[in-house]
Amino acid sequence: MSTENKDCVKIDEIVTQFATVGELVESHPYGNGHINDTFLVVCKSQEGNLRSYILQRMNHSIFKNPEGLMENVVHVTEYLRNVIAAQGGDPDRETLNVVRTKSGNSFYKDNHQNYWRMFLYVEHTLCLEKVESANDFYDSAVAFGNFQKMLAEYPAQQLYETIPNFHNTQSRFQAFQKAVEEDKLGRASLAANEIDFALARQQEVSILTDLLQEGQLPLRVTHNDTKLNNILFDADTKKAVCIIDLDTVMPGLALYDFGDSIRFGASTGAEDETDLSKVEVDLTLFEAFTKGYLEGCGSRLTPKEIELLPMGAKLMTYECGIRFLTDFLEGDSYFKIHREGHNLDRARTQFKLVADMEKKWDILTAIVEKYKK
Ligand code: ADP
Ligand code: GN1
Ligand code: MG
Repeated sequence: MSTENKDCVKIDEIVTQFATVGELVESHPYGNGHINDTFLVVCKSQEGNLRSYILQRMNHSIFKNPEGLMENVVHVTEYLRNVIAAQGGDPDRETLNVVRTKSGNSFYKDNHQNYWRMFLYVEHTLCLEKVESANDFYDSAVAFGNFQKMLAEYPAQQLYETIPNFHNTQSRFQAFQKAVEEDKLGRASLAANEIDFALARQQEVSILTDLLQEGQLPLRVTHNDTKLNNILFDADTKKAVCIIDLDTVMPGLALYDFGDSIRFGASTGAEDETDLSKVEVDLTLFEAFTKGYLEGCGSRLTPKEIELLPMGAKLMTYECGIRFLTDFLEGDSYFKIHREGHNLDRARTQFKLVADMEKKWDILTAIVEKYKK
């Protein structure tokens, strides 16, 4: 079966470029990522065995240097394979595995300037869009903490910065201010309350970057996009198996990884919930993640990092809110949207969470205090 996507790219022609086990038998769009175009493809070997793959068209308007990005992914996954094997794990399952093209490249560039890459599909796993139990979330926290621990000795200077200033909340704020001032599409009046909410917190946007510059927080190799659907769980045991979406693995702060997981996973509502009464920070989930992340990092976090975990959660949530809002004001060119006002809805949930974190600040701090060694 051949699949044509929205730009009339023939998936079967793309698949033949890669060193798969055999002929394509099936393909369809897959997953809920906001950035890349993802397809599940199934191929059949001459002996009749089926093998599934993830095929992705990389978003190269966001990732300006797909070659550099894929170099990172290849180096990081090869490094992780060795660490996982040394720990007695299964490297074919516990990290992404790049499937090369028939000519040995890590990506294929088609005639329409699209960049394609392929990974082994990690079989018998599932991806959660919402936390189903505190235990799953705890497990994801251990896995993200452990991910960072596994990369602790990775030569960070060799990593290409795929999106400069990705979690620099101050520069995100400047981009947001510019979008408000320009108001190109006349949408600012639709988001007046949200804009006021974001502007009122300007004082806080540089807290983490200042501490980093002052040497009070260590730069580490971090994932930077630790939302729950960037981790695969075993379909039977529900144990976290594999961290995926390695496009933003770059030098960063542990607080970015902690914070981004909390903003998505510890919310009682979906990222795009329109009924804001359903959106708040679930304290049980916050606690489960805090416990798991500290365990996963294996005592590597400094007292200052631990103290700032609630601030990491708040600032990552705020930052994501202003990113959604900026994209709404600029015409929805960054995050994929599925309905009118989708990015504004997303910004609203993030700001609702920020307000709730502010309300529950003393409890969040006390939870962190409880798990500090
Ligand atoms: P995006 O950058 O757009 O978020 P992802 O790399 O996160 O793209 O992939 C989108 C979705 O595809 C994931 O949330 C997951 O459901 C699925 N996925 C990606 N890679 C794999 C893989 N190797 N095995 C199984 N599922 C995968
Ligand atoms: C994007 O790629 P995906 O869907 O896992 C975004 C994250 C945001 C997230 C919000 C490269 O993540 O930074 O936090 O959407 N990724 C990029 O859901 O911008
Ligand atoms: Mg993703």
